[in-house]
Amino acid sequence: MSTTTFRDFIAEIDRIGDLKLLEGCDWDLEIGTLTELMAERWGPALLFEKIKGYPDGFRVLANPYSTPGRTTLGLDLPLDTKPLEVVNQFRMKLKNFKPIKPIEVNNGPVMENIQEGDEIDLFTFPSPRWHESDGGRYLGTGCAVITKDLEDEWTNLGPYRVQVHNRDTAGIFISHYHHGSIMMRKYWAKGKSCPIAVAIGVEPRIFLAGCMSMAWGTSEYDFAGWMKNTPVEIIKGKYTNLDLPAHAEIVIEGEVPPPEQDSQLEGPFGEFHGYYGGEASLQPIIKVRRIMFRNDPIIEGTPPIKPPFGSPSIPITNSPTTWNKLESMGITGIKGVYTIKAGGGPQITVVSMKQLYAGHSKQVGLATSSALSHLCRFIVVVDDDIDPSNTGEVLWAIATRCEPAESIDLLRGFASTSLDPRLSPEQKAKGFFTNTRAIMYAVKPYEWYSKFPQVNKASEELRRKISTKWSDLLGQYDSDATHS
Ligand SMILES: Cc1cc2nc3c(=O)[nH]c(=O)nc-3n(C[C@H](O)[C@H](O)[C@H](O)COP(=O)(O)O)c2cc1C
Ligand SMILES: [Mn+2]
Repeated sequence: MSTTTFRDFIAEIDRIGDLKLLEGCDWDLEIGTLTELMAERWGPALLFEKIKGYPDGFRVLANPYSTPGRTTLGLDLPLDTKPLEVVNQFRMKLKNFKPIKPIEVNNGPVMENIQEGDEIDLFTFPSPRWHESDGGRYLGTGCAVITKDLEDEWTNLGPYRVQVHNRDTAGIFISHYHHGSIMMRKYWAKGKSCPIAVAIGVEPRIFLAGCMSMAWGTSEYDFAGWMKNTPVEIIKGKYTNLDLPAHAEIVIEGEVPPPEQDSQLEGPFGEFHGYYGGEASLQPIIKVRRIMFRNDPIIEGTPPIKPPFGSPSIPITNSPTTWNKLESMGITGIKGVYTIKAGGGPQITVVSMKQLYAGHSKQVGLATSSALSHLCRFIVVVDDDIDPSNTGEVLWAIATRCEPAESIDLLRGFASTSLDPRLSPEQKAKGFFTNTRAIMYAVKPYEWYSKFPQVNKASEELRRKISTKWSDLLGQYDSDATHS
């Protein structure tokens, strides 16, 4: 079934038996710790109700995308779709992308409650303090931050974290290579404040489109429209003229002044990679002009949790673009691309390929590196008998086909971030954030490919024959199933 609001999505999660209601929890660490403990068990999404110190109805829904199944549900794909097939289907959607622009409506559920002027109070919502050393409460984790480019007039969406500073001021942290940051800096260069909106609790297609690394100039709204072949309904922001999702749970409108005029200490925050990336630092602030929210609003909580847990599925949002970029370069033989969620970002990207000529795997390794703009540390090239989404198989390929002295290239000087846990204190002090990459060719050497030892696995024919005979014991035969 197709979902159109965050609430529809929650109902769908409930329908598949994957939702748990919890009452009486504290926004201060209790919600955050339960969210972490449940994610580590690949457990249900958690709907926190009757939160301590808050009116009934002001809720938090944590971990909506923390299992592959729920992410698949958010993409409207059959629940049993295999991980690489999910990536493949999504990349085809991306490849055939025809923008479907949002349509303006005059009203929407998000306008049920409006705060302006002195009424504005970000503490209206039970924003959790997620981790013990977090510098404050974060309303924005599962959010879409909306900005418009000053020159080209296109709208960007991206989840960037939003901290509650006081009643009408929030902090925002955006890494410098992200579109939201590039857009804001254009306003600041002209001494202007950047209009901004933060939508919290949006339907899956808006959130997941926001999580994608779409090309500069491509509005994630247009892709969200394309994902369901229906335009996203938006209302025009009264203070920002930005496009705001009409069905969001909460929308904040405001502006970000140039940081040299105003900024505040933000963080620290338990990051996507499983560490605290640094101390609290001066970051831009949002001066809030209006808050809109639905009756009984639900904060969407997707806080970072030490990998491989947490949300949402980095493989789904990163692998499709990389796969398509390789294909558009005209490289043949690519069987699949999968970003393993080991570091919470694209630190380890695996490409499976059929080697067709000497040097082919080298071309694929270097092309993959070119396709990845930031935060990558390892690219692993594997043969086409390896499913790149199967970590056990990938490690087996590294263990048995990669000879370190011959099969690893080191490349230097790629974009990293101030949050990178492996940058030395000296590098961080310089404010110059780059890292190296290793390309690991975990493939059978092409020069003696046919002499590479045979894999000691039963043939497809024998597996099928024995499995069919023993189906009571083994269940229905699945030629793709791997049990490593
Ligand atoms: C749940 C979630 C939270 C995120 N939080 C941040 C953040 O606080 N700051 C940031 O710079 N990127 C954050 N990211 C990463 C970017 O939002 C993501 O890479 C996105 O594709 C960037 O979009 P853009 O290319 O339009 O800038 C987060 C991603 C997710 C999925
Ligand atoms: Mn973008």
